[in-house]
Amino acid sequence: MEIDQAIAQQFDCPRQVTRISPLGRGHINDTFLVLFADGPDHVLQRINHFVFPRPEWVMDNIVRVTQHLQAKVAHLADCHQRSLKVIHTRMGRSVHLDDKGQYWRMYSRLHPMQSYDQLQTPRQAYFVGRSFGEFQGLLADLPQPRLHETIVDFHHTPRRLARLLHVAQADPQRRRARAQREIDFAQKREHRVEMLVEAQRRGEIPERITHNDTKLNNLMFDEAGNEPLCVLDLDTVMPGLVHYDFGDMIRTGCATAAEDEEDLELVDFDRQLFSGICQGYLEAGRTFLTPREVEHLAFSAILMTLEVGIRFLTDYLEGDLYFKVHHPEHNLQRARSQFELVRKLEAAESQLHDLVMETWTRSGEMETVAG
Ligand code: GN1
Ligand code: MG
Repeated sequence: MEIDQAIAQQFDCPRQVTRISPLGRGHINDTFLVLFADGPDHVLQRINHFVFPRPEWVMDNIVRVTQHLQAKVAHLADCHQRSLKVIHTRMGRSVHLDDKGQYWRMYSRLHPMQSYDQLQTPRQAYFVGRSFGEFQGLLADLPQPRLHETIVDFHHTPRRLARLLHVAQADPQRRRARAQREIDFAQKREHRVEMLVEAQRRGEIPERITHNDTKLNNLMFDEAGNEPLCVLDLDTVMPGLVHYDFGDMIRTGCATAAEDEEDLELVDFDRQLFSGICQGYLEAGRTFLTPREVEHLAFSAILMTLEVGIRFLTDYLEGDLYFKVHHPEHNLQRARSQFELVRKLEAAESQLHDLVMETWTRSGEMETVAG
């Protein structure tokens, strides 16, 4: 895709663009690295306006969240590496609407770092859990007003399932026959999809500010790849449940195969990585998590994996309107791989639950000793 340099020049950044090249592996927005002759590199993104119907809401949230985070880490020597920084337009806006109706934003570029699609060591897993836990902790005191819901019902799993069944019924692309087994797989789990939203409705678990897209590659590690420094992709930071973040962290951080792995025999999760994420997350969450929240964490890994599988499958049936795909069966392949991971997680559910509860108890005992 050719990008007009004039877009970059709308923003309050150096003026002489030397190169614009594609960057990143996200499924939603288009990201570009912009190099300048007269200053540091920047990152330009086209916000997917179909996915985010109110880009200005997305940016309102992100400006508030990044400013809050920057203030919290200002005392650290590497504070500029620890949070995204929004570059406003020369008119002082956080988003630029071009004459084709496309929405753009700019960030200053972080120093070289790296991200992963799969983790290698339990130590890394520990840091992943801790980073997203700290992220939730840092945003716990974000001043009012409530953040915008940039995508309504984003993690309302019962509504995601209802939509899948509705689309399957209508079958607009005549793809249903290819996906019947997967549709049945999701439908069989109808009784479980309400667990979290119901617990929230009963007041057992609280609304918090959560990231809502804690896919492993949304976390940037230092150059050596040991410790994470910065959380990216803040488009869906909004009111949510901590489970949405924990579940997606497990889904992507413990997986032994790619999200779209074709060979289902390779799809599983790694228990040591699970344990690492769990330890890091509960350690960071000690200051704010309630026991009731902790009780649902193991289940949330199953639910979030099921939910994204349902979303891939729905998109397949609708003709790939939402997620970027590389071939016509890609979304179906993703759904299959995610449902296989659901099977593996379900088979281990009670052990995973015990592991979470033991880790929680242990982190409490350690705190008592230390305190
Ligand atoms: C999308 O933007 P990216 O690639 O980090 C999606 C997530 C899914 C993920 C699956 C706004 O995340 O919800 O879990 O793909 N983001 C949005 O890979 O829908
Ligand atoms: Mg995203």
